[in-house]
Amino acid sequence: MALTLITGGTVVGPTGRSRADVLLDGEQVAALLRPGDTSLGVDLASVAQTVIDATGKYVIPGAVDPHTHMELPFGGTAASDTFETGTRAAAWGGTTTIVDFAVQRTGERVQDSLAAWFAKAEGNCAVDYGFHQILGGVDDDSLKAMDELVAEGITSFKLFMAYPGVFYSDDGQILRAMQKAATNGSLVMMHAENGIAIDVLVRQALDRGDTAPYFHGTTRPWETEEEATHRAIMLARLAGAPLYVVHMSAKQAVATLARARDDGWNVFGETCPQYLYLSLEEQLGAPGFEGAKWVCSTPLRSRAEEHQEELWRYLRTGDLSVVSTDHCPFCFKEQKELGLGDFSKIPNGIGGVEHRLDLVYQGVVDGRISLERWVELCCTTPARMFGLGDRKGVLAPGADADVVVYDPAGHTSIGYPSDGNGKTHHMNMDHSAWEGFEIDGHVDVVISRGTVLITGGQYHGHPGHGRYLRRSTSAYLR
Ligand code: DUC
Ligand code: ZN
Ligand code: ZN
Ligand code: ZN
Repeated sequence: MALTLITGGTVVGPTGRSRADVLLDGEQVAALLRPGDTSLGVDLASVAQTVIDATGKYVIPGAVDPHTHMELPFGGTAASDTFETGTRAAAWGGTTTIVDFAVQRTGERVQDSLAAWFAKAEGNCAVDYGFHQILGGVDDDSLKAMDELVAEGITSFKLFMAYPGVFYSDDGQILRAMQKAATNGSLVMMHAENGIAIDVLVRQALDRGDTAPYFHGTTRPWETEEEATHRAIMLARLAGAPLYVVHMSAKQAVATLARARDDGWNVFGETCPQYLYLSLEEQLGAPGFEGAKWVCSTPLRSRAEEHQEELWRYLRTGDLSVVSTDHCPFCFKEQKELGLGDFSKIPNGIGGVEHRLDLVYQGVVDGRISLERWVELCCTTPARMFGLGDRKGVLAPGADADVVVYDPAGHTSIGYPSDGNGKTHHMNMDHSAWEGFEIDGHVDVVISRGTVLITGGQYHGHPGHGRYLRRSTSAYLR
């Protein structure tokens, strides 16, 4: 088996950091060794096939993005990254595992929709992948399917309180799915927005002639997120099930979640980089139709600094457990443009699978979170939350040899200058929601199951390297 030795770096995990050399044996981590350790009786640097000098750099587990939407069908189009292009971009950004959402469309059998997702991903992924299942409504068949899927390693199910007529489940359906989750150990992931109220506000805005992208944000105010979050928590409590609320953006919604957690309830929250940095006024309110680039749901918030301060605080306290990307890219030309003259027809989503590790690292640079918390939020907790903790999100003997060497002295310019020249990302998009962002730090080397995917600014991966991950139930169940 090929040996890889990563020398001279500072290994960072969720509970601390230390100077250590990391030995990879084939696809697994073999050992963490104190620098100069001679107890193995061999000079590892001379027997290892690959030696990576990480002096002055951080050595962390490959990052785990538990929320991506490759090829998501939405509003008559589909997310522009395939599993091939999207997982390659993930690799560039140090993400070596994604958990994507298989989508059940109305009238379709859950198992058929999942089979379609397996077919899209198989043989095409640059990094390892698992699936959550989106239930497009709940009935006797889908409840039965939940048990079958858990046995196949799909141990989490996303439900929508938004998008009536598309993905929406009503409260009774949600309660039934949660009751099922309470019995089979799966985790319900909730899109918590009151979609019935939102649809009224959207209709009223359009009737007033408020058709610009900006009004996507004003018609999904924080009250619709807080109310739905509160309702989801109460339904989960009624069912005796744990709950994971996705893409939280409103401080009021997280406060409600935090109160439930203070009361000892088993509920968890996730946020995304867009909610930590971007705002309704500045981005959605950009001149002309430009704001369409930032149309996503939940939306960017008004008076965003107030929300951002609180979201960072909740990332420190632990009331927010995970930062995912909700990667859901659409090109501006022909995709976002479907909503010219009617913001409600703009496909919802921001592409960001490549940038999460950098954007959250900026929180370390800015003194908002610790280095250890960065690793915990981007690597360790997402793996443990979604039943991958024995293999992913940790650097320990026996874990998968997924490693990122991160250079704190490096620099990353994110973006896609609007003149179209000098695209600096690898996602299949004709723009970037992150244009102009400058990061004090850089993903230097990326290793997936012992294979070097990124080094020296070059990509060495290939479609099909990534394998399907059969997931256990969440480590956070009780
Ligand atoms: N939100 C998005 O922004 N895109 C896809 C689905 C969702 O819930
Ligand atoms: Zn959602
Ligand atoms: Zn409430
Ligand atoms: Zn999503």
